[in-house]
Amino acid sequence: MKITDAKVMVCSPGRNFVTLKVYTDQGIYGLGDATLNGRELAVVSYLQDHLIPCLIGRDPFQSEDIWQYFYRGAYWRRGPVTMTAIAAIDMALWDIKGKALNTPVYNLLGGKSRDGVLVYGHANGRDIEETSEEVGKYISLGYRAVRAQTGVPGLQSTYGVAKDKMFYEPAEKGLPPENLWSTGKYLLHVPKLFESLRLKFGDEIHLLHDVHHRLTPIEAARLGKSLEPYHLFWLEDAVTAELQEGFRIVRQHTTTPLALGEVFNSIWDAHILITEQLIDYIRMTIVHSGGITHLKKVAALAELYHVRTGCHGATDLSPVSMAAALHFDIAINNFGIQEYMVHTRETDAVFPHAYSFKEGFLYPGDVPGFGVDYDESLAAKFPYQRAYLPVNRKEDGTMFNW
Ligand code: EZ4
Ligand code: CO
Repeated sequence: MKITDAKVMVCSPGRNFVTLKVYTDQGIYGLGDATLNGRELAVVSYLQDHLIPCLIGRDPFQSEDIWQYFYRGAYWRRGPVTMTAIAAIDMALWDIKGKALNTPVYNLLGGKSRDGVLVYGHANGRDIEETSEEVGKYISLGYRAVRAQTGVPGLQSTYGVAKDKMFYEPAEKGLPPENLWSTGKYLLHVPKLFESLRLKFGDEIHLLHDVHHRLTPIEAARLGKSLEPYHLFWLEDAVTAELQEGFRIVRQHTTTPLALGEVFNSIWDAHILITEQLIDYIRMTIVHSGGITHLKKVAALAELYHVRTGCHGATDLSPVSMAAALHFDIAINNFGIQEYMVHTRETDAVFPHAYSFKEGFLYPGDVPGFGVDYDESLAAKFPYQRAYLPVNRKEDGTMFNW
């Protein structure tokens, strides 16, 4: 089998998505997600101008060699743009292999290790009462795990608190919006949220929280310690992890499980965190971390160190990524949980897919490949619109992490 062509398509059914379609001489095509929120066109160019010319004529079954060709062969390795572009190609190749062999991709990754994939949804509100209502809604929809975020008194906007609750989407058209941040106010407020959620909903429901890279290690240690009575499933992205060693400080102070890595793009962002057992869940995901080929190696390393997976799954990852993640999640032994934010109706229409939600679990379906398609004529009705994630400043105006 030979790759005859590949094209990159951009659409915006409510938000921007970049999709790669790889064609073969046997009429089979594969799809890959190449969406990098707020930096979409950089990946489009990387694919079109630099990778696709080297892809034509290759055998799509040689996904390992093709991965190494683009990773080692670039000389300039790693980085989110590079690794997202490589991931899109890698996904498309696994999709082609599944279709050519007439089997779901999970069967090429070891087969099913479980029946369904445990997912968590996003509950958010302007205050504790509103967040609590939202958590209740997710529980009544059948979710067994819920991430809870709440507005902080005295701060106009807080990460994770959306205008449209079910379809949370932080990227906005126009130039980046600016948010304000106060670590002091946040640290005082969050434990009150989880105290109230445990009182209302009891001990069984899994609760998660995302700090979104806003604390120093010692502040994260304080937060983790103060949340211990509420036994979170995880505390996510407590500190930016560019300095992986910083997590030694967090780890020695708290038993709250730690999750990290939705912005990581290669194992070299996480090797210390994993091998020193500084985290419990690795959040790297297929689309931003070099595809199935790289992520299965990351998961295999993590397995040796008692680290489980918790793939990023926000709405800026297209249904192609979600499907790829589900095939991966259901196959590996050290799966932990999968993030799941529902896409809008328009997005689901552009990307018809075989996966489905039932009682707190996602099921990949048993269609050959990943079981996702792309409706090109519908997608053409939603042209690309430049959009940015917000930026964040401290109350005195200092630029901070969003
Ligand atoms: O802010 O995917 O855990 N989920 C998250 C997401 C990220 C967005 C950024 O593009 O932190 O909501
Ligand atoms: Co996150």
